[in-house]
Amino acid sequence: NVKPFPKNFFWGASTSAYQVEGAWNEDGKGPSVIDVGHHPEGVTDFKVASDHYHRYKEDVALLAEMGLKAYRFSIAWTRIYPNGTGEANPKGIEFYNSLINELKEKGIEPIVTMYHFDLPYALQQKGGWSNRETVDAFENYAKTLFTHFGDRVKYWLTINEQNMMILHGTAIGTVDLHLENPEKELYQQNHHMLLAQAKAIKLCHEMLPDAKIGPAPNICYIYPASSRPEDVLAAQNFNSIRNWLYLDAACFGRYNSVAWSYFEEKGYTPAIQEGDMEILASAKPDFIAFNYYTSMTVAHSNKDGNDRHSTGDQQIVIGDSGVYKGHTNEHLRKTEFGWEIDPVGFRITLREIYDRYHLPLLVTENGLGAFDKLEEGDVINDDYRIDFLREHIKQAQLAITDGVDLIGYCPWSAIDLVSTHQGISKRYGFIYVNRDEFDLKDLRRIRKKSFYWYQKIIQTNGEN
Ligand code: BGP
Repeated sequence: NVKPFPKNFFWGASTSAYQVEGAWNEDGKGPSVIDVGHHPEGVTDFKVASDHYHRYKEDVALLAEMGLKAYRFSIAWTRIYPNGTGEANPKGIEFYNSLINELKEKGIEPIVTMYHFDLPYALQQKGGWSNRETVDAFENYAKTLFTHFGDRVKYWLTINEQNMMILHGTAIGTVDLHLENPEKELYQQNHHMLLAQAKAIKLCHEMLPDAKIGPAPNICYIYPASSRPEDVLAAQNFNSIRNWLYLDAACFGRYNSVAWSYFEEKGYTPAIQEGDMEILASAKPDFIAFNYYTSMTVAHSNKDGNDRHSTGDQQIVIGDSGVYKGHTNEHLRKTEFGWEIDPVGFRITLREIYDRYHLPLLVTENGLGAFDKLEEGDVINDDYRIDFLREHIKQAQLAITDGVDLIGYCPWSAIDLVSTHQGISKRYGFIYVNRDEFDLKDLRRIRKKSFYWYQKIIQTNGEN
């Protein structure tokens, strides 16, 4: 017997500031690493994006019409602190106050990501996350957010996909590194981000005893390419380094042994100052948020220089000599962008996280990037997206039946926005935004077929 979705389940949807807002230099906003970053040829930048900054009222009205119970968005650090620290910008605070009020009026729970890839450029120039001062800057920024928005925001996410920033920082464009041993530096940055996160969690609990806060990594289960023990060992290596490293640090306040021996073996061991481990252990999240798009599969590394492998046309390639080798899973279909589709893997991932950490889970991203076609009469028949989401929702319900405490599901994305490195043509939204990469057209909003489908899912609490 399949259990129903809990009452008060957060049927939501997600965005992030730099991908949706536009207005990149308006009302006192400072530049972030994204604003100054390199954009691949033929792909738009984030200057206008979906122009949500100017159209947020219209957008929130559409989200309310769809029936959303929760909306997960991020605050642009550089709107609040144009230089990352120093003087706060009243206009930035005003914008998010208005957005939050608009959501609350419509009965939509705001779920706020504090930092989604867009580190203030001023901090990057001083070393970014390599510099321990960024930890203090983040804590100060967190304090400002809790002070101004804590009366209305009950759900906070610290850092979006810290693990992707570390593992694929150069592909994502959030880390600018031209160092001899970039991985060592990245794991040092990782350590600082973990400290920043722990400090923010502690502060949140002190300042806002009724609020809940958690990390938001990208987690997907890693399969061994076969039952060969060496393949299983490789999958365990990658699971420990890609997934559990981040959640073990957040939930248990320590590095797992496989990850630590990997650091030692590769010469990536971060410098840990006296008191750091006490800081990590001093704060425990209230829930775990995570993003899930696909599973991954790895094999034993042959150390022959052929370990790195891409399963899609994404710039993200996996493989690490002597640790694991990237592998294509022949049992899975793929999206138009080459991402493997694995709804059952979603259930496996939910079970696995829940049984490791015993905390409520919140899915903060899951979705299908596709080339949508605007047809005559303003119609977008995105049945492929409906199928993708339907299958994942079904598996989420099975995970709930398994006993997983899942509190919400926020697909990516609420509205079309600019993909991290593949532009606006790779669309994820329930709502179409009428623009091309370089032709802004009228930016008008058009409800896709999936909009009406998701509306019904919400109305019926998940009946498919
Ligand atoms: C996640 C990010 C999002 C979003 C999403 C889709 O990693 O948190 O910001 O971009 O992936 O990825 P993409 O835009 O590359 O298709």
